[in-house]
Amino acid sequence: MSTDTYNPPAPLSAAGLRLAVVVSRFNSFVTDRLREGALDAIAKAGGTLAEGDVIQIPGAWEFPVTVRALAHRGYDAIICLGAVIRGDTPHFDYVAGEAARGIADASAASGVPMAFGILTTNTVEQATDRAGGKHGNKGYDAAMTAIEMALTLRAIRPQRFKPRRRRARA
Ligand code: INI
Repeated sequence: MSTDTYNPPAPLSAAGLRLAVVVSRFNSFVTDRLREGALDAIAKAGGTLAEGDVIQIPGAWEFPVTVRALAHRGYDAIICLGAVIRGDTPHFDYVAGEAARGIADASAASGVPMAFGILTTNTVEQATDRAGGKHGNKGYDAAMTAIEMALTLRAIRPQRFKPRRRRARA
């Protein structure tokens, strides 16, 4: 069953997190709304963005190379926002599939959480419904997910690298 929207376990604080927002311009009538949703979520969670943290790219195909370049720039999480809408040709499948795979690979390889706020829809209406319409704003949800994952990984990582205590020699 889909609950249709992001449901935080507790109020999240983005204070002190470094977040990047990558937005594709293709179908900008949708992606502009997703960006507004993401910026709203970051502000509501007490986060701030510096100049250069919001990056515009041409289309969803360009996500993998962009997030790989960003992965080693010290960001705690990266939020990917785009809209791939099915047309009459198989183009949709290549663009949506490679964007998803490329982002997943980059995230797993780098250890940097990358939220998948890329709509992949059959119709324009399905996209607008999810960009501030009746199914909420998936840009907002993606930003909150990224914040939650940045905090989760921060909490895990120090424990993983704790040096083992040496036994005293007899
Ligand atoms: N890019 C998108 O972000 N959404 C689409 O729906 C889309 N369609 O349908 O073609 C799209 N194509 C452009 C693609 O992402 C690249 O920018 C282009 O192929 C140049 O590399």
